[in-house]
Amino acid sequence: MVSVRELGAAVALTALLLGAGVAWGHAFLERADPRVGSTVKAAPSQVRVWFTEALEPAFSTLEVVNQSGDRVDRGPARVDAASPVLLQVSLKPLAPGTYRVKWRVLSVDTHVTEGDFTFRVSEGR
Ligand SMILES: [Cu+2]
Repeated sequence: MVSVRELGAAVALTALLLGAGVAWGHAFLERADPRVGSTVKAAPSQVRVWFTEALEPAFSTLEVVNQSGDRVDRGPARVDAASPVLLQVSLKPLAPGTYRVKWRVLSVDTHVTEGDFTFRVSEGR
């Protein structure tokens, strides 16, 4: 006979697992090129971000700004036709400095997630 206490623990665990399953269903950043927090020697011509879920192209954006907050991307960002988890945007020529990539995406499960990261272009070539 299962006690009420054990049953309660089982229900709580199930709820936790279901909750975690839903949370993982959202689109979060998986990896990026340039990599999150990295320093690159050569200025990249584009930023590519891979997410954990397929994206809705019409509601998924990627912006890149310099330290003054000026846009340095040649938007709009595009979701890759062959890979719906990949969002990319091309860049203007970047001077050495730190750049912030801001993303806001709608995954196919209709949840919006957003975040940002930086990368740095170093002086040395
Ligand atoms: Cu979701």
